Amino acid sequence: MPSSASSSPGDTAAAPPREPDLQAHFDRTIARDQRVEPRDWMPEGYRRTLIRQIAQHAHSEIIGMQPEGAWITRAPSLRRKAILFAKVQDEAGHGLYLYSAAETLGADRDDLTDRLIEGRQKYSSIFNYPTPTFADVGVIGWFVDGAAICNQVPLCRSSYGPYARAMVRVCKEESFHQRQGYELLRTMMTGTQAQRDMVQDAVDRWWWPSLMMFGPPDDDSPNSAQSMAWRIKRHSNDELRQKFVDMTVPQAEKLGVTLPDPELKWNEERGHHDFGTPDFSELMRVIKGDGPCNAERMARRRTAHEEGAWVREAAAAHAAKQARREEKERAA
Ligand code: FAQ
Repeated sequence: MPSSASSSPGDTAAAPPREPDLQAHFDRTIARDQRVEPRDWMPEGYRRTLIRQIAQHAHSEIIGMQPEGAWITRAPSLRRKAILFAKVQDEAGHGLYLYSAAETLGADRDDLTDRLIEGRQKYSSIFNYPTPTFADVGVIGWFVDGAAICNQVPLCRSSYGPYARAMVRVCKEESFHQRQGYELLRTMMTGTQAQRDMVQDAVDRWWWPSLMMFGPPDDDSPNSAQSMAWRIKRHSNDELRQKFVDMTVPQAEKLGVTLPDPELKWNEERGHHDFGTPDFSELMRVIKGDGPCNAERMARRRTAHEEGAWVREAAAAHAAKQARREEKERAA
């Protein structure tokens, strides 16, 4: 594991370090594949990019609780209900680690939440699609968590320490989530014809939106080049999309479902699958708020925030009371 850039020129120099020296130290840290830590100097652009990506990621985890959460009360058995409950709770935990990582960069969690609620920050497009059947729960686990793993395993080596470390635990849990989705679908595929049809229908609806999750194609990705130079991102959007397709095709064969892409085929020369182009104009529409469930997801998030106000107030009052008590004990 790369070691941290533990000392910055600012730690030892008697005179305040000059910006070119700080920049040179930061550049060396990145070039040596070491970690940047919260107290290290970093360029403002690096800080802003991280806050943007980590906040969007955190918002995605929190909004991402909704599509599957809708099935907790309707899961077909106690076992499925317990599994789904645990999974949705894990997503809340991921959101919390990520908001904490953003806070180490100076972001304020309340402000980030306001930005989401006011539509000034994004969350993943994938969570704006509906979940009309229980097979959707399985396909989200298989595709969406599968895509999240492809995207997030490289983020465990991201240059920013707190983000990279948060990703280690998140990826372990996503891996479990993906398996539970696949196991659910395998069970359904050994059931009735109606269940098999339900799985195929969910696969047909989620395949293209899952490919869109990786973002616009590399040529239209304004942030990729700089994020990769800073080693925040380790692979481009298209590279990760390809990895996901290559990983998923054999799983689909084993499961006995058809991926809805007539252009999908193995390319011996490239050593990868060729596949069709997702409708990126749909991705842009969904990102801008015009997806099937954007309004519903945001309305639910706003309501949850308003209804949770008393919990935040009670927690703050409790913390203040405890601080006063500790202060009194110290003074005694
Ligand atoms: N949806 O220049 P790029 C999960 C935006 S968590 C919405 O390529 P970048 C767990 C992008 O922000 C899923 N917006 O941007 C789970 C940028 O806008 P901005 C979330 C998108 O940052 C599973 C603009 O388009 N994962 O699934 C999307 O270099 C199951 C231009 O794009 C993460 O957030 C999109 N799909 O690359 C939970 C992973 N794609 O900010 C519940 C971390 C792009 O300039 C159930 N993030 N945009 O206004 C990343 O790896 C990157 O941020 C990308 C985008 C790859 C998402």
